[in-house]
Amino acid sequence: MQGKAVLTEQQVEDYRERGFLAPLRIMGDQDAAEYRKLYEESVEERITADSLGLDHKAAASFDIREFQPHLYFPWAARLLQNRELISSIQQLLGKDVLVWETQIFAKPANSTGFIAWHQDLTYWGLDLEYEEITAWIALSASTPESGCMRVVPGSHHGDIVEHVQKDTQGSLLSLGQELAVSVDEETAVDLVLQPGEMSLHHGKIFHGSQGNQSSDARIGFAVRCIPTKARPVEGKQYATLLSGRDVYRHFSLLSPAAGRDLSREEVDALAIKLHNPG
Ligand SMILES: O=C(O)CCC(=O)C(=O)O
Repeated sequence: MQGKAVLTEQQVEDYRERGFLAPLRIMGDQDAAEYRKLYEESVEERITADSLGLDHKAAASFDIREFQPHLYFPWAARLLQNRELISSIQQLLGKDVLVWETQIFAKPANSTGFIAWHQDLTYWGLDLEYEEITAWIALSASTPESGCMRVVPGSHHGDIVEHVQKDTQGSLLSLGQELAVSVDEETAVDLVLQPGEMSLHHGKIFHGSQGNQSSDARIGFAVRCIPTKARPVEGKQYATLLSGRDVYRHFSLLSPAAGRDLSREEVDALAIKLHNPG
C-alpha cells in the first residue's frame, strides 16, 4: 500500500523540473542525534577495505561498512523504515521501490576531502531508462561551511555527459570520477540541511561538494532508490526492498540487518560478497 503523501503537488512538480528537493524534515533533532551517536559508535573501530584485500580507491579513509550500512547495522536498517522517507520516494517512483545502495558520506571537522562534480548514474551499471533518486539524510549540519552538497538545477534533463577518472588528492568518490565538462558554479544551489532533514536528488543531476571548514563533522546518510522494474545493464547486482513488492527480481535481494550487530567474520564475508557480486 502506498504511504500517506508527504510531498505537496508543488514539491513533486519542483522535483521533476529542477531535479532536487531540500530541505525536507523527516525526524526530530533527538532522533537525528541518536542516529549520529549510533553511527559514530559503529565505526569507532574501523574496518578498512585494505584490511580485507578489497580494491577500493577512495575507501582507505573509510570504514568498509560505510558502504551499504543498512546491511551491517540494525540502526541503519531502522532508518530505512522512516515513514517520511518512504512516502516521499513512493510519491516520485511509485509504490514498489528498491534501495540499490546506502552510503555514509562523512567529512571530519576541518578536512579537505571533497566530492567533484559528477552525475550518479554514470558508473552504476543501471539501465538509464529508469529513474534513480538519492535521499541524503543529514545527521549533522550540512552547510556551505561544512561542505554541503551543491546541485545544478535542471541538469538532470540532459544525458549522462562525459566523465574522467582522476587521481586528485582528497577526492572522496570511489573512482575519482568527475565531469569532463565545466560547470557554471554561479548556477549551483547549496542544499543546506539541519540534522534530521533530507534532500532528494535525481541520478542525472550535476552535483558535488567542497571540503569541511567547520569545527564539526559533516555526516550524511545517502539512500539510493530505484523502482523495482529498474534493471542492471549487465552482471549481478544486489538491492534491498524498501517498499511494496518486487515481482521483477532483476536484482538479487538482500535483507537489511536485523536485531543484532554482525560478528567480525560475518562482516568480512558480507563485505567480500558485496564487492564480488559475480
Ligand atoms: O556527500 C556529498 O557531499 C555528496 C554525496 C553524493 O555525491 C551523493 O549522494 O550522490
